Amino acid sequence: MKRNIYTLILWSVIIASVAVSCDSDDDGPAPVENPVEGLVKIREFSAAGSPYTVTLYNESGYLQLGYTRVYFAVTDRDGRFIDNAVLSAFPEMDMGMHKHSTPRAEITKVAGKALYETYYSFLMYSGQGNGKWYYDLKYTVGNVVDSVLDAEIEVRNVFRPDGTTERRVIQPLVANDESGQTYIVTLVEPLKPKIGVNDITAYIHVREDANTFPAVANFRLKLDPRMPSMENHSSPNNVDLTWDATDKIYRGKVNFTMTGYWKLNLILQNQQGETLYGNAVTDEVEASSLFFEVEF
Ligand SMILES: [Cu+2]
Repeated sequence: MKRNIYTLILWSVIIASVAVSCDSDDDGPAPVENPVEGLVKIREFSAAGSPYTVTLYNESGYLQLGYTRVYFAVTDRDGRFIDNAVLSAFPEMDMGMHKHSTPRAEITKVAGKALYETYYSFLMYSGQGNGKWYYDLKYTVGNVVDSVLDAEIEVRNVFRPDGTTERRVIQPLVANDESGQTYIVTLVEPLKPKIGVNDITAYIHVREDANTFPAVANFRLKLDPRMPSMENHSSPNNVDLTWDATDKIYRGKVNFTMTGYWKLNLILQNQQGETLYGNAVTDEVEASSLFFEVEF
């Protein structure tokens, strides 16, 4: 009996030391957390014969008109997440006689995660003007360069809570100055509006050609939120949207004093403070020609 106990202790010591040495010999990285936890898959892209698959995700599981943030995960055949990939993509809408892309950013790595991200400001939804969206995706991992071309993607329209009335979340406009430039203003936040002061953010892009829409810096969006159903009342303590050079976005504050339908009237001003588009709301003029809609 006693001898068996000694044997057992001996084996325990051996097993423990093997386990320890296995640990210390393993120079590989610690197991990483799942980088796509909490995200919903939109679709996969994989070039024929490629050892890698790129999967597109975001919070909702779909692309939509206006602002859509997206994430990309790159996996190998064993499902391991690749953290040194380089991705680029080109969305294009085919409208028969005419093709165009949409305002967007480069695809960049998310710090500390095997995940990549960008956003799109989709100018149109799938089916609008009989158009269809296609996506070209190029991905590089080490020496492997693969691409997927002309993958059809679906971009959904955006509705008010009734599910049928369109909600304005993006507005292309032609500046009322001699430049005649086309700008695209995109509402980003509030993504989850609440009663009280909300962060409001927006992008402004300028159209250089059908495929090129750089972000515009140092403009201003004057903000006047109104409730048309309640004598067009406004709210106190709103803050105009100004350029945040770090995040390359326009930031302000919008105060929703109650739930319901709000029209966010805006005036677009250039670096010199000259009005390029939009108008003040008055007793006679119920809305600006530049506005977004929020309802909650
Ligand atoms: Cu289009």
